[in-house]
Amino acid sequence: MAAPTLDDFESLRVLGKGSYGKVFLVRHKDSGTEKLYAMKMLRKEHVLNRNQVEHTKTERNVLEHVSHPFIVSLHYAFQTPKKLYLVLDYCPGGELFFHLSRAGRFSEGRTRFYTSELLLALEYLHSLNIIFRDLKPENVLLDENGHAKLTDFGLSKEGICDNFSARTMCGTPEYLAPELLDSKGHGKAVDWYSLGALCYEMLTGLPPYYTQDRNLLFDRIRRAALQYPQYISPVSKSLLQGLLNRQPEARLGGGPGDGLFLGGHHVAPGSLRSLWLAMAVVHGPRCRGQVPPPFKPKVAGAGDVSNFEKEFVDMPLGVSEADGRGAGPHFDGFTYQGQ
Ligand code: ISQ
Repeated sequence: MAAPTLDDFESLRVLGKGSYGKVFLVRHKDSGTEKLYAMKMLRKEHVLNRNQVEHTKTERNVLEHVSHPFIVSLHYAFQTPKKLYLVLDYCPGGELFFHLSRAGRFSEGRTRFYTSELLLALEYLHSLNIIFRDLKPENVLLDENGHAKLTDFGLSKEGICDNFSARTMCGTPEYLAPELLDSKGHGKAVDWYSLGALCYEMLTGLPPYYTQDRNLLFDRIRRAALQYPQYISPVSKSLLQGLLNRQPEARLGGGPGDGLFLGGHHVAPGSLRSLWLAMAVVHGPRCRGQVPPPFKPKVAGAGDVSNFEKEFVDMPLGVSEADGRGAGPHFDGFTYQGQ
């Protein structure tokens, strides 16, 4: 089969945009099946300016090797002189964030469902020695049935810097584990912290320690007492306290064995037991992806983009090579064609 090229895909709509480039809803012209995908376009100039060349190559390799029901799959990858393209599963349910901002907050049951699916995705990545590092509601998409799918392996982050100190960090710090803020070195436990932060936001509508003042936010992540609204149940509270523990070794899921507690291997203490049992239901190998989602996104036909922000879907497509300055380097080995 010939290597995939931009000509193989017809762009239908814009699904997202950032300084990295854009994400398009595309149709594969020759598939005969009218298959739709999300095509992520990254400007080489952006990748170069941020010293992300090696990182981008690694991430593209990661995407090739991961295969999990709750992680977006890579189908094709190719490049033009100025841009890199990744063709991924299209998730018509949109970002979890889109639904959370409409709902305000989610019920405990709905939160538990997404948390459990993401837990499986993170455990799988950890089993391959991959740390996700950037779990936040924008990186969780919903498929047409309402299952969660993790996306964005650092390929399009607005703010990845090598140095995660308060002054140089350019991303959103709300979900970063305290050890990442201080460049102390980190392990898989950073993902359990972020899962806790995401779970907190689903239950309350705001991330932990939320404030618009960046310096205050850093300060709070490092040392403030976290407030739990009255409506948070004792079980949820103890789960959150476990996951948001500032000491990675003492954090739930941290320490030796990473995450094994979540597979029901550990006997969870006291009040957590019922939540673990509920999670184990989603977790059992026979149940993977088979627990019915608590919410089914409204999707009216294959090309429906109503779960994406209007500001993007109404944008002109503009997939030309004309914009931007000169050609960037060739990214060796970037091309990919899945089955
Ligand atoms: C899949 N479907 C919709 C939007 C997306 C954005 C980024 C990556 C994958 C996606």
